[in-house]
Amino acid sequence: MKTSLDQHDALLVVDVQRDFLPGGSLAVPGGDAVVPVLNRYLGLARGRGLTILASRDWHPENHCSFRARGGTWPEHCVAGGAGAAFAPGLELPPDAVIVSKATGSETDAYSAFEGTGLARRLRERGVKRLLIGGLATDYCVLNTVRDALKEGFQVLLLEDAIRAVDVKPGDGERAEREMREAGAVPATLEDFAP
Ligand code: VGL
Ligand code: ZN
Repeated sequence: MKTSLDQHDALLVVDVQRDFLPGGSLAVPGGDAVVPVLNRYLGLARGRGLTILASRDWHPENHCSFRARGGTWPEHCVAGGAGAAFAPGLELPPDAVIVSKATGSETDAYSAFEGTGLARRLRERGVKRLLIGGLATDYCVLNTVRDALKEGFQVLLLEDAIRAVDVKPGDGERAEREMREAGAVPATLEDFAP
């Protein structure tokens, strides 16, 4: 049985930004591989007139998550910089809703729902179910999926369009298991009617 999509569905592309691709400052192994797959999902979503959203990590230069400030990560996704740009070749439509997160210097946010008003914006559009893919499985995808479910949205987790940082081996697999146990339904391109 193929899953059909309707106007209560939206596609959320999480943090597919240059710094998270191979060659970027916080490269996710194989991160570039999600781009062509997400483009297929973007094509499906456009064809059905779905709302398309793209979140982005959008940090000030002195962000608290950066090592220079005692944080965990190398400098990445500085607002307006080259590394914060969406991945080259990612075919976001001009009317995609851009969700910028962790924009203040003193707070980090892995979830696209944190401090962005995203839940309200989705409800205003009548969205009930989110198709979620992007980077990274074990950080921003995980936290976004957790919050989506907590906020009462159904989640289709696009398993062919996510990749993990895997700081510890197995982090990505553990994150996927946690998301499924929390109620996210795994899906791949073959599950959708063309
Ligand atoms: C992310 C680490 C730091 C992510 C963002 O988008 O998964 N990971 N900031
Ligand atoms: Zn970040």
